[in-house]
Amino acid sequence: SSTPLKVAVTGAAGQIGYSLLFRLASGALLGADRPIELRLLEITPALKALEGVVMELDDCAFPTLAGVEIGDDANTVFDGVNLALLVGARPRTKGMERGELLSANGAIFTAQGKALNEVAADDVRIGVTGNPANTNALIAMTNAPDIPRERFSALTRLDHNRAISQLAARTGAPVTDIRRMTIWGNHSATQYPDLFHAEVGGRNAAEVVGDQSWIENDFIPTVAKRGAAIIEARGSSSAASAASATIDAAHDWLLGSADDDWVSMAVASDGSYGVPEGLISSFPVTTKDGSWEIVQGLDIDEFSRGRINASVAELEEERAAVTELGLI
Ligand code: NAX
Repeated sequence: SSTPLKVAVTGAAGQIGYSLLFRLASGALLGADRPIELRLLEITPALKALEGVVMELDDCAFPTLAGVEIGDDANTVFDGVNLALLVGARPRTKGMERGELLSANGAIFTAQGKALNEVAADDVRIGVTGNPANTNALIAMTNAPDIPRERFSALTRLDHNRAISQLAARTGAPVTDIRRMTIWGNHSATQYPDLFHAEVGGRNAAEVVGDQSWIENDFIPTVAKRGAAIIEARGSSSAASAASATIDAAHDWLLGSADDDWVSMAVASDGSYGVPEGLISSFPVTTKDGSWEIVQGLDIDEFSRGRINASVAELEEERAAVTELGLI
């Protein structure tokens, strides 16, 4: 169809935005044949910087970019959007308590959830990148009662891609040979990247690696702490890779995951794999035509069970904290 897809991006003047907008506008999401219209939300003090970014978008003369609107009012910017990428969030600043972080972000995601509920298109899909992503998605979802809850997801695709890349480096296989990677749980240091169901060239990844100690002491912590390693090396947090993963996740959600493969998405649990109902937790999912389904029937051994439970326990604590704060 040549009707432009209306894509909202929040935090559009931020680091991730600076990479994300240009890739969206150049056709990375839906290809060169489907125009998109960008709806960019920022806080008032960042609007001037955002105007500069829009000047640069103009200067690219992207054939697929049908229009750009910016603003600081969610009800205006989200009007009629088909896809909302919620990237903007309140970062944790020095000395900030966890409760303060949760309430600062709670204010953002309650308001944005309500605005989406009011004005987004009926087919809207909402991907949350801003941290704490899972719990921010839970807050937005709970504050948008008229939007089906399967339309909300939080980003664990960056972790998924990091895990693929680490496994490829270890085994010498190209990334295209790696399938069925899974990130379970929270987008945080407790996340569990699972090699026991992943495959390298059709063979079980854990068997190909053949080294439980590498999995436990190298692979899992490298993937889970990659964000911190990037900050340490680059002096700022992952941005281009986070933008790339945000696009991968939205692309696969809208257009479908590959046959014989799955992707990781944090979605509202239906109780699968013992994850309490309603928690936004990362699972292996297949996607098709804008829907997702949790992959069923995987055997979870004791090691994986322990890791999944630990990450899910953290999500339950976050849910209890935002419930206590009256955000959900
Ligand atoms: P920046 O601080 O560069 O940009 C965030 C932008 O959001 C700022 O321009 C700010 O003005 C804007 N903003 C704040 N409140 C807003 C509101 N109420 N409405 C609209 N815009 C608002 O951060 P950046 O590096 O771009 O990261 C954005 C978020 O992504 C952070 O929360 C970050 O922690 C998170 N990340 C999530 C990742 C993931 O895999 N899920 C990985 C990368 C990244 O760390």
